[in-house]
Amino acid sequence: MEISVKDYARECAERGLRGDYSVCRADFTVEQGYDYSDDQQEVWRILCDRQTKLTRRLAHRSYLEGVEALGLLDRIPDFHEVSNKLRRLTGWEIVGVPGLIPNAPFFEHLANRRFPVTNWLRKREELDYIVEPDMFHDFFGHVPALSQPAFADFMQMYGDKGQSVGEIGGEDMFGRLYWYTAEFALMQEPGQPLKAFGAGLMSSFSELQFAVESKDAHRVPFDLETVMRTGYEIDKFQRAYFVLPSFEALRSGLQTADIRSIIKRWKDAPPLDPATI
Ligand code: HBI
Ligand code: FE
Repeated sequence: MEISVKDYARECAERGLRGDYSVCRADFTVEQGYDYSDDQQEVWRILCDRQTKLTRRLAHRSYLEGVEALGLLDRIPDFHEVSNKLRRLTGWEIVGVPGLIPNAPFFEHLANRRFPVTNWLRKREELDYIVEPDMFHDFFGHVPALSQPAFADFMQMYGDKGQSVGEIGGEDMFGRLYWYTAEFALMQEPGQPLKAFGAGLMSSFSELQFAVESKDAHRVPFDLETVMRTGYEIDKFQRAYFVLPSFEALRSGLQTADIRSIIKRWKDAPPLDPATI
């Protein structure tokens, strides 16, 4: 049974989430409401300037090409303007949301090539870390990668397949696939240096350096079933990063996987500890 906006809005208020869910449409979207102050524009520029010093050498080139193509850096992007450019590249568009939304509408948006982006920005005193995804994480972190065709197809397929995992109790396992790819994946193509593209890395000043450059980072080759079995924690550096050989490997991996049987086989087993895989 899908949760209503009203009930979810009350739940979010109780959990102290920041977004204003009282104005959501039934699909949990809201207008961006492009009314940001000069101070907020400056916070955006500070975040972008600081992060691009790292992404230009640690991010996968397809992420950097996405940033170039979409023009995100000099001011807070306008969702409609970026959607018009992104639609021409991979058919994706941006929809505004007040923050995290339930899985069902989230999957529905992805399945229709709509990426939900939070419409509020962290405060100046939250530059280094913020618990909930804000517009900087969602936009600067996630949107550029959606200009990469194979990844764009993966994300659409992820939403499409996600819509049927709930009924077999697979949402947690399926959520791990999103976490270890869209959020924290690394990429090492044959003969190329190790790079990052997951949004959680693109939007984190400290973790991006750790994941790509630290000898203490635990990096393992991407394997879809292992990813779906491996637990994670949201509020510290990841204890495992999965390394992809290509975007195509991710797309075809999801396309060919028998998600339902992986869920049925492992859903009652204890999650794998990322530090020991
Ligand atoms: N909602 N707005 C938003 N953004 C997300 O990234 C998001 C979400 N809801 C659920 C969710 N991610 C994860 O649980 C995915 O694994 C489905
Ligand atoms: Fe995210």
